[in-house]
Amino acid sequence: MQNWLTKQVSLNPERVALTVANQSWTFKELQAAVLKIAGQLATLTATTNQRIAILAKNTAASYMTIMAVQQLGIQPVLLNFRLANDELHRQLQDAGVTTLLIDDELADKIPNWMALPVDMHLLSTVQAAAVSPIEVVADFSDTAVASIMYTSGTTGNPHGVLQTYQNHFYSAIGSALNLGLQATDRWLCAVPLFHISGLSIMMRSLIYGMGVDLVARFDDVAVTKRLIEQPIAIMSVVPTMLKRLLAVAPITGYNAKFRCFLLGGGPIDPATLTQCEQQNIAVIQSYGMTETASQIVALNFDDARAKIGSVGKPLFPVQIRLANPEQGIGEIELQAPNLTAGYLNQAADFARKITADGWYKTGDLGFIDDDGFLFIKGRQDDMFISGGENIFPDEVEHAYSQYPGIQAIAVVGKADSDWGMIPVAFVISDQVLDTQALQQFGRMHLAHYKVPVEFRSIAEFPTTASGKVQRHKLRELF
Ligand code: S0N
Ligand code: AMP
Ligand code: MG
Ligand code: MG
Repeated sequence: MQNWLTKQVSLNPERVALTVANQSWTFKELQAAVLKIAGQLATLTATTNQRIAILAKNTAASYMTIMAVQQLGIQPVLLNFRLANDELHRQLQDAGVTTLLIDDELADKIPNWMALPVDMHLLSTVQAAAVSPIEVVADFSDTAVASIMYTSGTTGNPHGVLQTYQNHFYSAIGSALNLGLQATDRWLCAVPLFHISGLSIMMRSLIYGMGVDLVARFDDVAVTKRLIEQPIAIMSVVPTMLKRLLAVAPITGYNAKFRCFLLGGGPIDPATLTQCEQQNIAVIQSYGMTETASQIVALNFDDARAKIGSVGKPLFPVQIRLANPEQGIGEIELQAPNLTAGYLNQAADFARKITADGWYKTGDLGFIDDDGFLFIKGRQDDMFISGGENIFPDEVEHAYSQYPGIQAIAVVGKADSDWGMIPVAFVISDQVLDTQALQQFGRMHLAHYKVPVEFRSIAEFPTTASGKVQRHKLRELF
């Protein structure tokens, strides 16, 4: 296909493509701004780079910079700014990037990375650089990598998920065939661009010719004001966002064009969904992952009420099945053109997730009712989600393995009304636990959302016959 930005400018040059606060850019203006940044990047770094890393909030500068990198045919590696330096370091190293672009708002995060041969530039430095002549990619080839995002795994080592243009295209089409599309649609993006929840909105904008209302910081009151005053049709939310928005929702509803919240990224409690229904707030539940370039299963408007609690049916390009169901519940497996091309440098880890007959194993457990609707029934492993961010117990436990005086540690998720789940640690130690010191240590090595909020002393762990800690038995202690 032709470069999507070039194409969109030829189709809809005067349509609003991006709004940030009071400022808007048409597709033509966006292209001009993006190509200027691409030319400035060419002054600061080699355009022969295969990848460039970006550490940023949802600002106009970062939105345009991601696009600029793509226009140069370079793969943007999108970094989660909530991660600790150790974690970011591992991702940069794995991606083999030599250039890192940093949002000015995150300048204080610049750590001592000098051990890595990485050139760092603030986005303001990029935007002040001279503009060099560039060659914009003519085509967005199906197999070309459009973006890379890291996810953790049970072993704790990060996997760079390769999202191709084909992946984004089918993801966007599957979503539009379900949610509908109008020329005037605007989509509010308060979910991070470094997650597929956010980046998929940018890619849909390029494919649909749709306007994006970009919000840098999620603030429930400010976002609500925007949903009332601006002609926004859809907003993507994780459960924590929806709960906060519900608490300040206007009785008179949002603007007349508002269609729904697209909910995803983690489990939601049925009570919140019921409350949304009672308050006449349309919520479309969905299920997806970084590896599938956003939702693969979603409810539609007709069934959303009757099938409350379900995540819906597989979208048009997607097939799912359950592996070896016991009492109807089995691991969700899928086939879809939006399934990632694989993990960067970790082909074997990806291959382990593909069945002999070519289906991707999600690690999620599901149940499919007689009408074909999927219900998520937990995980096969002990991963849990806080505010839309995945937490792998192994990773947290590993970080604490060097902590003096700890014989053993096991981390589990505990239900929390705001975040969904929060991490709690059970610790075997002959010393009195100093929670403050333990948390301080955790915050140096892990994203803050992964640091246990509680450390409980325990004499011994429940284990299987083979000695494996039974985390589910620890969860029963809550
Ligand atoms: C929920 C958010 C907005 C909360 O962040 P907030 O309130 O802005 O926090 P800060 O002001 O930055 O910090 C305040 C304190 O809160 C801590 N904190 C921040 N986030 C978390 C968290 N998640 N859990 C626990 N604590 C958190 C900070 O650390 C700080 O404390 P101190 O000072 O001690 O450090 C924010 O977390 C957020 O934006 N979450 C959303 C992330 C997300 O988008 N996840 C989705 C990932 N999955 C996918 O993308 C696949 C599914 C998908 O594609 C999708 C998902 C949703 C909707 C649509 C789709 C789709 O299919 O299109
Ligand atoms: P990520 O790796 O951040 O892309 O997160 C994807 C994971 O989030 C999925 O594998 C599920 O475990 C979880 N998830 C996404 N949507 C839902 C949902 N609607 N209900 C329950 N879990 C979900
Ligand atoms: Mg994952
Ligand atoms: Mg906040």
